[in-house]
Amino acid sequence: MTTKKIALISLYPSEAKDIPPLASLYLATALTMNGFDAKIIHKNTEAIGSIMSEVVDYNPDLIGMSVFTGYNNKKSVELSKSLKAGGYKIVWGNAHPSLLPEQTLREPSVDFVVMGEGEETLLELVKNLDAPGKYYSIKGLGFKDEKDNIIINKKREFINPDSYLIDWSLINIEDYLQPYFSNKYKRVLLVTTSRGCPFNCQFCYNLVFNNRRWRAHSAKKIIENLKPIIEKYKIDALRFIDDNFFVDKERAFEIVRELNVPYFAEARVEYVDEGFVNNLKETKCQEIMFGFESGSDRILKEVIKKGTTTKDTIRAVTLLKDSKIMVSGSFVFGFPGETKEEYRETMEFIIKLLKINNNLAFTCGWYLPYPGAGLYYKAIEDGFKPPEKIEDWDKFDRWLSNYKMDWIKWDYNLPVKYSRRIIHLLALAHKRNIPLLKSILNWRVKNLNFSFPIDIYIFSKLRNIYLFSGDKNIFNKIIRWSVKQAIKVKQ
Ligand code: B12
Ligand code: SF4
Repeated sequence: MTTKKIALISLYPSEAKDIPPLASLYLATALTMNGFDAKIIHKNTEAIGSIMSEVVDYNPDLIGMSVFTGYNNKKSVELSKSLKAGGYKIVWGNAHPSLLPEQTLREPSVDFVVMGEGEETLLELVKNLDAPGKYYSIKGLGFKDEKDNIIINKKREFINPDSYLIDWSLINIEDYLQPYFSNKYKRVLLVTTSRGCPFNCQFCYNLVFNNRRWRAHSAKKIIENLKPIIEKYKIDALRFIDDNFFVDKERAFEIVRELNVPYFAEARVEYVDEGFVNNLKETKCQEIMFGFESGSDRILKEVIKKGTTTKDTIRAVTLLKDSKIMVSGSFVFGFPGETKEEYRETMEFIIKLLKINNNLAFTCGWYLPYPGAGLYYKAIEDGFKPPEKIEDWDKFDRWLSNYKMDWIKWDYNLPVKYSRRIIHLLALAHKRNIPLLKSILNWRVKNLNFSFPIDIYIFSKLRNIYLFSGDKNIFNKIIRWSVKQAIKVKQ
């Protein structure tokens, strides 16, 4: 019997080429540990044309594709169709097919879906690939029977994370070391040490995908796994992208203490107290990111059930103020049931936070109705019509924010167009102390007035000048100096 070969494809947007394909790595590790051959194909969404020839050369028995909800849905369907035309068997995994297995299987080019964690379900599928009768007993699998009926099996129990630790030799790590913190660290690797999250945020995929169960590698195993590659590849910082790295704080701090490299991680605001801040400082934390989500306590409590309050956020931001740790936070607008006044409350809250701590950075986006999570049903009640075909979910792209939000009952067009720019400018105005910019933006937020946005355009252009690596470039230096004089910036 020849060894089965599995190609694992994941597509990334151009700006994310340095993020290692962690899902494919875990899956390839499980397959190779069990004697199968696996090839990771990690390609830019703009370069999917070249995948076909790579697949033909490899000639796999099965092709796995990793798909989220968002803009690569359409590209993934296109790719699936052309691969299918080549006669290959195709399985989709990751969040989107896990949340919408039936809709995914209605796409003729998809033969199987794996729901939830993939290691053991994929292994069983590969072992039984030539025995369709066995498909019915593979937990976590969805497939089509010989009459093309869609069969969705029971969910699989969560695996013990320590059974599968990434075999880093399956990728060229050098390709995934990226600069971070304005080039302060040049060889930064993204890693994950746990899965899921025990909280109940009603907009989050975790509710359905991880059933609110948090599972983690033990500190000992993850240290054993990461320490050798940190040394071998001279990695100078790590970014932990766990959904919730600090659920077990003792475990998290043991990991970062032992690995002893600067790091970035995400946390919840209520975790922050003096002891937590001291531990962050002592373990060389460079940046900590929070889901602030909203400046309205009603939204936090009644709508998204975040389990935190604006008071918790203010406390966290205050306690971290003198720590030299960069604090970033994300806000989400346009939750079903959110009023225009509550949107304004969030914008004003951002100003309040910046007055407390001017070393803050924000990301913000408009609510996306991820299939299955609690608020998805509220969005439907309020007018959202979920796409019926897998490829039509590509509109729901957080960065474009140009999708129709039928669940919002007020005119969101201008806020969608300008909120992100205003927030970034607010952060700049406070960080660089630009009184003119602060006053204009305060006025805009207070009155929710986005008309004649000439100031927004001009300052956004100037913001880019600030971000230039200008010190080395005499031309940029002159512009920066003139701008500072003109608007009286205090450093
Ligand atoms: C890193 C990351 C990215 C990176 C890289 C993603 C990549 N190529 O791996 C970038 C920046 C590109 C990215 C972009 C986006 N992301 Co993202 N991202 C993440 C993040 C933080 C980590 C992903 C990860 O590596 N996890 C660790 C691995 C081990 O877990 P896993 O991915 O779940 O994989 C397991 C299973 O899902 C399954 N599986 C996964 N793939 C496959 C494939 C097969 C064949 C099989 C059988 C099984 C299987 O098995 C794996 C092992 O058990 C997650 C949050 C999180 N902590 O998971 C969000 C997350 C996955 N992203 C999300 C989203 C929505 C996006 C965007 C669509 C955002 C947008 N623009 O709107 C884009 C889409 C990008 C794209 N190309 O499709 C959502 C997904 C929700 C959903 N309903 O789909 C998440 C969960 C964040 C969130 N909380 O909302 N993302
Ligand atoms: S705390 Fe974060 S990861 Fe956990 S459920 Fe809420 S949004 Fe999701």
